[in-house]
Amino acid sequence: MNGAEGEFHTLWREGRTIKMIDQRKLPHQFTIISLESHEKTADAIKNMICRGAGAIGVAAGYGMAQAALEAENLTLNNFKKYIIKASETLSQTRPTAVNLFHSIERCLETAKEGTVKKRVKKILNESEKIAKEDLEASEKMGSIGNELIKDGYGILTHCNAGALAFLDLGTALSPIRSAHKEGKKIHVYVDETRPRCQGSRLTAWELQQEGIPYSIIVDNAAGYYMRKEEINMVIVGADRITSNGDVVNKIGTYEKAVLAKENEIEFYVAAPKMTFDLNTQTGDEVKIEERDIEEVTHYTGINEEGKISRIRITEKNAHARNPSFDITPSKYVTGFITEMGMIYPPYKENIKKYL
Ligand code: RUB
Repeated sequence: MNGAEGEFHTLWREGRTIKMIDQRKLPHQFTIISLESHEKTADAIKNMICRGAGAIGVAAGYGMAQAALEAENLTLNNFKKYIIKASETLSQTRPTAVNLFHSIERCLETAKEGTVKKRVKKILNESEKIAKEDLEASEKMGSIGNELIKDGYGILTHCNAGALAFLDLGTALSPIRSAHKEGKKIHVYVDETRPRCQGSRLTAWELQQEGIPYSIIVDNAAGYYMRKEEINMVIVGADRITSNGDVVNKIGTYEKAVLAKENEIEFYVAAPKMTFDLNTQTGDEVKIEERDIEEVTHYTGINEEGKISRIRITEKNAHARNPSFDITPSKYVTGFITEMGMIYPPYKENIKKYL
């Protein structure tokens, strides 16, 4: 991404170290964090230093590359044990985005044969391949999705499915970037996306950097703007798409999809091949991450002294629940924007044809 701080990818690998933008601190501070071991990378995924399905997938691949380098002087048997253990550590970070599991699986699969040296090389190559595919997919989704955007459109997006959630450009934000670049006059409605505010903190930050017109709206304002016909289409990303076309994405996506249907507004999901999970039949089979309720009871922002600080907004012992994702049944999805082209219903047949 291109901004005041220069040109950056969300994350990258330098030898045994992974560097990534610390997304917990944006938009208040732009910091790059260095992670010197695969365990530290696993913690960074868990604690959402980097987040978003695509970025999580690339980070997991690089985490496997770190593990391979850490074990490069071990005997073959010990190398195998080390790699399996690392794959388990990385798998136990976040349960919903399937990209994480696909990346780990690809790295394990590629390293099934050969000497330790060969296996290390194969894992390094595979993790770079995952990163390269991520970049290429975002470019293609940008040009394919741009075809759907008309001049003058108001576009709603939820959470952050932008450059920060991918390596660059993003999924849902990539067509928006392309449309803006082409000179189309668009306006992006950015759902705040409580509780972690990936919309108001991250998506708005990305759009601001690139001068794309936007307004942050609270999560319950979308219906209001849809009825006023200020929102003409919705584009979101996804953490997992099951073989029947159900979409698992940030909590609140389902509501937006239902509202869009009621208001006869097209609802698109932009996602690469890596986000489709053909081994899972419906969204109801997917494990939904439940996070700490302090994400609901507390708020983080910047105080008058310019320091990032956290405040409680509820009673001290307030009860809360915090599911991180929800399931949007496929009947609400107008189409999937993928790097292979658009996928339209009937999804059960068509998703299989594309993948
Ligand atoms: C992120 C989220 C994003 C998808 C899409 O949730 O729900 O919409 O991951 O990402 P979180 P991508 O912030 O909890 O990780 O577009 O990169 O596939």
